[in-house]
Amino acid sequence: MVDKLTAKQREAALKRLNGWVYDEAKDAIHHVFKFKDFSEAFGFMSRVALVAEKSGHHPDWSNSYNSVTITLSTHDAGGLSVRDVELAKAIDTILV
Ligand code: HBI
Repeated sequence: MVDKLTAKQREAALKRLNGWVYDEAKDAIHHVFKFKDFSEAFGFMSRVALVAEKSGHHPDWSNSYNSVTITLSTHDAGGLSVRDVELAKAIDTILV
């Protein structure tokens, strides 16, 4: 089990992420990623899927053509945890 982040921990973590937005109602972070076309978007999703499966933590996401919307929260904790921050960082790294 993992604890939800406190407001202070969340604010510090968000500063180190790239363009992730906090949604208070969901206690989650989200990011809309845009690509050249579907192939690029799906390639990105494949890479995220491998990281997610390896770490045992998974995104809530949707794809529409060249756009991928990713929402991260920890279902087991009922909100944002360090696991979401780690996955967000790994996703940011995929894009570098
Ligand atoms: N992914 N986002 C998210 N939140 C979880 O709580 C979660 C998960 N992936 C796997 C997972 N939990 C499992 O560890 C447990 O449900 C067993």
